[in-house]
Amino acid sequence: MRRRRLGTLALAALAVVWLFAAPAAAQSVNRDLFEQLNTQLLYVALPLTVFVEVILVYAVVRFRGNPDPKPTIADPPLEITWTAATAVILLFVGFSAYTVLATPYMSPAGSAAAAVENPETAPDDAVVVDVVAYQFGWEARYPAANVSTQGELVVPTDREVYLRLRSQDVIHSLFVPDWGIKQDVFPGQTTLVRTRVYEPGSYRIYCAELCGVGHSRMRATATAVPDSTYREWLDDHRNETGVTDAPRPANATA
Ligand SMILES: [Cu+2]
Repeated sequence: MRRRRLGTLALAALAVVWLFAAPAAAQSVNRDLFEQLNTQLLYVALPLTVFVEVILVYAVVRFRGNPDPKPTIADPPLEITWTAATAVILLFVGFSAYTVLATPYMSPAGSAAAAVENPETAPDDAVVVDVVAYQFGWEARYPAANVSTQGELVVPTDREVYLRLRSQDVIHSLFVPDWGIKQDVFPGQTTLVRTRVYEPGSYRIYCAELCGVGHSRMRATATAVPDSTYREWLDDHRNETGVTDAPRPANATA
């Protein structure tokens, strides 16, 4: 019994250490925003959880085997306190989430979309890639060099990247977990993803919207390479379609 309790304690301690361990540097600005929000909310949720659990255990132990329990009576000050405290916590959670949601990386529609459509107003360092989803795969088109790739998305690091997503048939969803990106892709409509990737590497792309019998095969690779490598690669393939030799990042993991 004692050993089991020690085991549980050790597990709980491990979980806490794991939660608070410094996360590895985020791979993209979107991922960074998510992780910051998670950490922020964790600092509120964890003390609250401990507080509630301690009271629960105390009540169970302290009032166990009571043959004559007293009914709970009204306590207005206490009720006002916990209602107000809950409201403050919920406001904090809502405000934190909204500040992330309102960033141009999480909500890139509106002015950003218009800017990307118009070459004269597009940000100077912006990279625009058209991503076309279909049953069952992904095609990326790089309008700047009239190049296209199949099952492979190539972007430069440390530049603003805009992905204009379209679908040829049904609803799909572009999911790049390491970049903190998950965006639905619709037929007859363009949705915009905006990001900035920090870390060169190979990342997995999945379709996150059940789209037919080949849905599980709808995977692709997102490759991030330094800007110079990206430009060279584009120049080497000018006006080619279905390019398969995407540049390999030095520290490729996938
Ligand atoms: Cu799909």
